[in-house]
Amino acid sequence: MISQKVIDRINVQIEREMYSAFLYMTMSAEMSKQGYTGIAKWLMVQYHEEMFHAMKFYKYLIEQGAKPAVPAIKEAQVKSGIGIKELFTEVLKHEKTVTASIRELLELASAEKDYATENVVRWYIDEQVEEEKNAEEILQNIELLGENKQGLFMLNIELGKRELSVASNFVSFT
Ligand code: OFO
Repeated sequence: MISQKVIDRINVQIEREMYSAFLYMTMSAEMSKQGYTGIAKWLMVQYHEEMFHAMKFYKYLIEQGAKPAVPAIKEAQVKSGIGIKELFTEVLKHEKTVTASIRELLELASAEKDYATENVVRWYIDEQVEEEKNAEEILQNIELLGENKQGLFMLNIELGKRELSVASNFVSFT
């Protein structure tokens, strides 16, 4: 049986995942404005990934007979005119905070001997390894390219090839 403490903490995590989604959407809008359409697409795919993360927890609470809270999301801010190196530094920094938050949730589930929640949260632990790795790799590429405009142009095209790998239809999550 899932405890109220765990339900409340999962609701907090739903809010954090949705905030991540809106942060990446805001970043995507900024990149579109700057003409980095490939990076904007990469970030919009990330928006969907984050909504999936939120909805996966939402679905889990429904399955557990709990009622998920629908959170108010605070406005995500991205500096106007931000450079791509700074932007992906922000992405990596943000993902590290999400990793810490997921670990905290795992520790709670473990302390509560809530093995079902532990299993679900472990999926997110793996996912965070991937999320940090993606941001780190892009950042490394940006650093390698430096002021190489042609290289940055190609990187923008490359990142625009990212496709959605998760289910974005949440109607079945009911
Ligand atoms: Fe949900 O992983 Fe990023 O924030």
